[in-house]
Amino acid sequence: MAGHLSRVRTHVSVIALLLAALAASAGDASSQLQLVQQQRIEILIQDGTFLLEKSVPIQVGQTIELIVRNHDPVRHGFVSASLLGLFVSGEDDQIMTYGKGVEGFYVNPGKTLIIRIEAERPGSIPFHCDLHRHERLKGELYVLEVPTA
Ligand SMILES: [Cu+2]
Repeated sequence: MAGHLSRVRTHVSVIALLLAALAASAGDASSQLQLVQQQRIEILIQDGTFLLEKSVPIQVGQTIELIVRNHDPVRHGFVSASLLGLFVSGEDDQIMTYGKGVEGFYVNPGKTLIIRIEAERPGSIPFHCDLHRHERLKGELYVLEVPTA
């Protein structure tokens, strides 16, 4: 009688442990999802100016997704020598390009360009428009070193 009772208790505790494990993994999944969303940076080009609409700290080893929207009636460039040597991809509604050795992109009037960069090293990524030499058509992104636990 007593032996049967203790076996029941053992089953209950195993189930409780399983539930705890499930809860822990669900928590991990949601924090990873948050991390993926945090790498997006949105840049608006308007009135001949690069405007940082939404930015987050970029950490080494992450993929940065840059959304560049051109609200001007003219074509602008998004150029950075820091892109050379990095694996870069860029796409708009018509073209997708990727690889190393890409220095920049052109964004046509009213178009949106999505640029993805693998942040391999800490440091800054200064960018500018090579079609118009204007102070406001410049910007800089910073890649931070992640303290490893
Ligand atoms: Cu321009």
